[in-house]
Amino acid sequence: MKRIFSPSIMCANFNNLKEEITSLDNAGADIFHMDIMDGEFVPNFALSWHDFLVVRKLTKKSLDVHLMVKNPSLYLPYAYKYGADIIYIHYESGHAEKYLKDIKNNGRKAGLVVNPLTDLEQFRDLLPIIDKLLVMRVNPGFAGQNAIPQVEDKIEKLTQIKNRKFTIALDGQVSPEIINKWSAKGVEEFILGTASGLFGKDKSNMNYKTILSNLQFYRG
Ligand code: S6P
Ligand code: MG
Repeated sequence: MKRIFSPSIMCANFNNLKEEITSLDNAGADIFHMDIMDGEFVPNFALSWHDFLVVRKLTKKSLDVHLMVKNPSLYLPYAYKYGADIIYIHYESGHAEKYLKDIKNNGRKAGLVVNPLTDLEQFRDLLPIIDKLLVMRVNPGFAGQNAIPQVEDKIEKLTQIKNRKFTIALDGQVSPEIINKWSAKGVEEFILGTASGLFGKDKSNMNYKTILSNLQFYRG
């Protein structure tokens, strides 16, 4: 099964954003992952709507928005207006069912995100109405963190769900080994930040095409 790769744009080099997006697009990136934070739900800020619009104009590929915010209703109108294809809201923001239905009614793919320690039984009822489930392997807010080990059990249970209609995506310390392990068990999509080697100071001199191709075929 082809692995779906979504580069996390908050990890890109903003000194040369145009070149970054064009190279990733040409290298075969599938979806551009756009992290939006409010400084309250998580103690950080990442991309702005301005950044979103810049990226939106540079590629025809899908853009997702990962809303790490206390009040998604303040952000959803902009995600619709500016052309987000996939919108993720956090289970932990509350009122998830209402927001997921609103996203669907606005013609976008509805994504639910769950924090590492949120148990499957808390959100199982929402699975029939979502298009995508984004499983955080780290607490949201920062790149370059270590994964929380308890999350592996939850991913295992999710991959065992029969006749699953939603895509599973992983975010946070998604290394080549993690991609290999979970792709073999049916996880479809991977958010690529620093741990994948796509971005960051450990990045090799390889170009994006080579890195994405190596990650696609990595079996180590
Ligand atoms: C941060 C955000 C993520 C990060 C990504 C970074 O919470 O939601 O999308 O950008 O996790 O990846 P890495 O490999 O540095 O952990
Ligand atoms: Mg994210």
